[in-house]
Amino acid sequence: SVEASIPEPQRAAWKKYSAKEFTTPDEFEQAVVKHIETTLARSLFNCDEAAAYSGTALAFRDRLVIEWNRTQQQQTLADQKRVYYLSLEFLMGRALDNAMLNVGMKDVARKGLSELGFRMEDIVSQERDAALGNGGLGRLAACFLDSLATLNYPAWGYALRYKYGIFRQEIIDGYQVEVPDYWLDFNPWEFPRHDVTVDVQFYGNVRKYMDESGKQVSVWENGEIVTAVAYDAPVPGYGTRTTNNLRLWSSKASHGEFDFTKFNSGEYEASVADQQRAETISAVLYPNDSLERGKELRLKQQYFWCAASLYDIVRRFKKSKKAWKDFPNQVAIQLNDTHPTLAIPELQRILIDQEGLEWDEAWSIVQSTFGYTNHTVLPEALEKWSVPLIQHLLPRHLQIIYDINLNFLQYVERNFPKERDMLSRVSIIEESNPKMVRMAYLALIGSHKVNGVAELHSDLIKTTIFKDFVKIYGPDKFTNVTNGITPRRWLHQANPRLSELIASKLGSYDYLRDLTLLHKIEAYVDDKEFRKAFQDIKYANKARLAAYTLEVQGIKVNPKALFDIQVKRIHEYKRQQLNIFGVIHRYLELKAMSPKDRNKVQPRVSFFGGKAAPGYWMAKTVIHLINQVSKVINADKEIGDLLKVVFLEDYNVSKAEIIIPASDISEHISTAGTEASGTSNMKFVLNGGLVIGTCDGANIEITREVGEDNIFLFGNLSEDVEDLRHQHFYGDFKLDPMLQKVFDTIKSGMFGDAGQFSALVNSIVEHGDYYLVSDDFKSYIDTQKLIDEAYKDQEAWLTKTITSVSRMGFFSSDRCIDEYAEMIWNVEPLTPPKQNGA
Ligand code: T68
Repeated sequence: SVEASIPEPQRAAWKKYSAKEFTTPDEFEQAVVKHIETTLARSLFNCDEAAAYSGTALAFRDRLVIEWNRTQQQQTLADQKRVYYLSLEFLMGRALDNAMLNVGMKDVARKGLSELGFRMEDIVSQERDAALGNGGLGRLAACFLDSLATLNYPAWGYALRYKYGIFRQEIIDGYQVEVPDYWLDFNPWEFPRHDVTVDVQFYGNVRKYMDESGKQVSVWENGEIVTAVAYDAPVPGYGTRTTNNLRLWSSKASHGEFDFTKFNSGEYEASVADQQRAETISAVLYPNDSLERGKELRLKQQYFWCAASLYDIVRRFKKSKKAWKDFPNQVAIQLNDTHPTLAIPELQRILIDQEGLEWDEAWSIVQSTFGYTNHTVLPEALEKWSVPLIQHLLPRHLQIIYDINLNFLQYVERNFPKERDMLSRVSIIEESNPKMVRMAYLALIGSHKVNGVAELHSDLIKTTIFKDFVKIYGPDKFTNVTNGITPRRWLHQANPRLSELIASKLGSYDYLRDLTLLHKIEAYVDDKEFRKAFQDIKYANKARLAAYTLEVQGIKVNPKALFDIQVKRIHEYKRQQLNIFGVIHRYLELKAMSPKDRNKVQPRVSFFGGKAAPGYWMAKTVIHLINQVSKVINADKEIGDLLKVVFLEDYNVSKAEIIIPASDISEHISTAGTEASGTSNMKFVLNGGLVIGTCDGANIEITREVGEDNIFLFGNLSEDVEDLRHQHFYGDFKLDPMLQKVFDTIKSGMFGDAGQFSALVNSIVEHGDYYLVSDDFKSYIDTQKLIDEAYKDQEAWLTKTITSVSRMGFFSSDRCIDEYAEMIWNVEPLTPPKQNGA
């Protein structure tokens, strides 16, 4: 082995001095103080909370690094099949709290910190979020990394090291204002690997020639080179020594800081400009979710990241000296949506142009390697890139895409000779002007499995966007993996008291590694003491959110009120407008009541949170309306605590950890058939909140698990949506009369200049109500009434919430990862050795 080649005395010295992990509060304190004094060059006298955070993070980082190195060595030696999760987004949130809990050292750290004069909560909240994502898709990738490590799968994540994550949202005069999120000021969790670089080419031309054997060879040359530099971050599993790697690529000019030829010839400015242009590639996360805008820089990002990652993966594979046909036995690459689709023509290019494989052999390797996860059926979200743009930026890839398409269409023609009109429907190239490359089709054709993210969604893709492909490839190419969430962050970390209560009944924290064990707490649903403890925890979580709301938004809310929460990206299909119209309706009803009737009303706080894409005007209008309504209602003395409306600024992962455990009801009210899965719905129920929702996405499976009595479903079904939309245009569209009153109130100017909201109102009244707000309004209001009634019976409500929590075992992301591993990746876990130093 490698070790045997090193002389014994050297080995002994290394062993003796090799880094040790702290295990006691004393050792932890020693590590923290050492880092504060030496790494940070500060002292007892100028150690503020930020410095204490840094010291703590560095102490934990040391711990992680030891296991990280060990894991990577073990995985290299074992040389089993690895998973590579390609996602342009990883919404990781904070790392310290997660690291402390996953390595089981939070109590040790708490004790140590308090001896040094600090409170754990204050230290943890010093960290800024790693917000390299937009929403559900990015957070799913982060949950998957946690599960992959926890389940000991050899797996790497690949993404970009954006200098700016998702923007910070400020609300000024009720409007969203975007502020850049420069998050790299101090990031102890990343390790620059200046020795791990990849040169990535753009533009240029393709030269073809015949080699000696008469084989046609293509060379892509004369392009512009940008260098990718690797930055690695450790991903610790929970209760295991496995610590996987997340590799983020940063772009820089290929010639280092300056192009010295330019520099010396007096072109100083040009040299710096080159450098900045290269750095622009990994500068910013695109803030559009569910909308494609076809920007050249975005395509550059995608290729830069795919090319660097594939080069890295191929380099690792080649070290093992295996034959190319073994590539799919060593490598599984999962495409998180179509963003990494260029990895498909890129691998084909490497295999045929650089490694000299024949087309068919190469293509079969490509198809066996990739799996593709679809996250949307919304047409405006499906990626398309213009042919001229790809031609310009990636000339060789365009040729390969055309060849892939030609082979595919010939196959279709042979097998479906009578269906000639199918050819243009399934072609990767859309014959528009300009022509467009349909990335979802390329991803599907280049993969061996395609999956949706919840049952309804996986059914829908087979009957809508991929219908023809089911016919062509058969149904087995398509599968479902219903999304899940990591119970470590979304229960143990976000709701430590509930986690502890559950552990006290189950006898251990084992359920955090096997969430199906939760079913055992259903036995305590009638246990007085347990019920009381469960209820107290919910109240404390609500009080915590109330305190936060007062501190940050300056709004006082009563924790005894029903907390109704909708937090997610603002989008018409998610229908925050339905929610706020419902709030206005409630307000009008309250105003019309006698004081006596008002006394019987269930007090409620409606919380909203979420970012709008900067260019999405309708979504920004919805935010503005919510804030205007909030201003008016919260100031109404007559209404007082009966109704409060709060818009929580800058919703992100760390805020979600405070918000989610505090809900009584959360809203997942998308137009049926539009929300692929949703994942916060799972987080809310796991934390003892109930759901009001449509029959959409994972709401359907949540209903199946928790039971129909424990969820508030409403609204039209997805199979009726198309007809309803048709009727809006060709039948006569009748606005719901209650909604009409809401619109009249908005038009009256009660919430400020009505002109500001006319586009929003008109999208419903005049432009066909595409999202069925009016159709679902009555059903929504009626269901909210049922909720008010149900909440009055606190005992029955408590029974519902406890029962629901106990039935959420299915929604662990561990279950997802095992399903992917079995159905799509065909990979096995690699169990770490038991003792230290092995
Ligand atoms: C979400 N998609 C789905 N997209 O909307 C949600 N898109 O139903 C699902 O639960 C979740 O994925 C996980 O499967 C997104 O979050 C994006 O953020 C996005 C970003 C860029 C481009 C397109």
